[in-house]
Amino acid sequence: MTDFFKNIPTIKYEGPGTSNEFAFRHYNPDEVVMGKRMEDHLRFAVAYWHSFAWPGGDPFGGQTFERPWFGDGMALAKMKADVAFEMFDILGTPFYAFHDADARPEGATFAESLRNLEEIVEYLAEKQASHKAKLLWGTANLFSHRRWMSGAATNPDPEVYAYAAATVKSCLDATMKLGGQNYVLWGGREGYETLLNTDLAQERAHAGRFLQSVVEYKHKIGFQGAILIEPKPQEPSKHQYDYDVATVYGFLKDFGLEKEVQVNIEQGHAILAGHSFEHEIALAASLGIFGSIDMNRNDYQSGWDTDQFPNNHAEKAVAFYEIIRAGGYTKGGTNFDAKIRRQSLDPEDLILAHVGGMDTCARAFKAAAALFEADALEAKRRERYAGWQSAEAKAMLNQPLEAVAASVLAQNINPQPRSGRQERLENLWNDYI
Ligand code: XLS
Ligand code: NI
Ligand code: NI
Repeated sequence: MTDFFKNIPTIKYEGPGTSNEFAFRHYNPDEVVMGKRMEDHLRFAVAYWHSFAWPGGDPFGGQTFERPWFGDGMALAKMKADVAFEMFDILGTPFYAFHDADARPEGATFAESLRNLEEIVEYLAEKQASHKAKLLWGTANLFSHRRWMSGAATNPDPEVYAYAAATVKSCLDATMKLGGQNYVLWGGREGYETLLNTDLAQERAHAGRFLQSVVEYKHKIGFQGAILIEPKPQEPSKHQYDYDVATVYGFLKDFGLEKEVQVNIEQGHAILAGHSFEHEIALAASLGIFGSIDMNRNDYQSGWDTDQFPNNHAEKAVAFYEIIRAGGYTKGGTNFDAKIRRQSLDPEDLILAHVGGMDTCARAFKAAAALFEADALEAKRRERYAGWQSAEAKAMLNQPLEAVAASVLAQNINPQPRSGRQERLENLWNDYI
């Protein structure tokens, strides 16, 4: 045991009436909702990077956190893992997620970085064996080190492409070794700042080939997890190639990967792309590529990826409703890709941020599940599209344009507009949140 979280108790469910800060008010892992334990529905994951590797910097100032594991070397990396698993135990989260660079020290050469990664993966495997938390997903950090400043797979320098391939291979191996259920590729710096120095077509082609080779390797080693792309429209690049779910789907189709790769949708990224979170989830589900989510919000005034913990259950309920409609997660989960604010120095802040996030999600999920089970919204939606149930309407979809046009004249079709009932449906939602 380290003494970082000393005196902080294991968090238990006490219900909405409790005055205990260190308790869940809404997240009761064993409560059965829609025939399944909440823990198995929500599949919470802690993000290693924001909680244990981020020093608290912003564009105007550097490190604010002084963690005993900050610094170089394997001993500190192992202390970080010890503290991380202590936090997973306190929270009872079933999963975590990590990048190579969060967990291992960077070496002077690729070979040294690889050895460090392999050593820490051994250590994480031991931790997993004696603790509850398992790996939701692994990923490679292809954006922090200066070698990646002009991109990874889309870098104009073929040596960087090669280094990216070696890095992703090592991270996929690590994820497989740790029994990870998914492998995530977030575009990082796969984008560009200015067309003046960029061959967009070539970069996009390289990104496509890179992803194909990742999928080929996944099959070669028999990795059973899902490969997920995490769309984001900008930041750090001005233009990211994986802008949003629709863009990613077009990209996957282009490279024949739409049956191989799914998406990890982040709330804040959806907002940056000018969408709602629920739109991105619903679209991905309708395209058959919904995988997992990163549950961290932006500040609506900043227009930037501020990665804050969710604290508005009404907003998240609409997103969980779409996840429920999509049939829930299979391999995916609810990953808090969220960080505490840089003034939140105390170990307690780290714990309570997650407690609040988990409670917010649980409350949102329960509201969404109740509305879904009542069939109230679904019934209204079915009613709205009921006209398409007739054999005649269905047959029309197979007719050529001129035949459909002829039927309008022959039957004197004269459609009468009907209310979309938006406010009534919003009021219905209000009954559940
Ligand atoms: C950054 C992304 C990143 C991915 C993992 O905006 O959200 O944290 O989730 O590389
Ligand atoms: Ni993000
Ligand atoms: Ni993310």
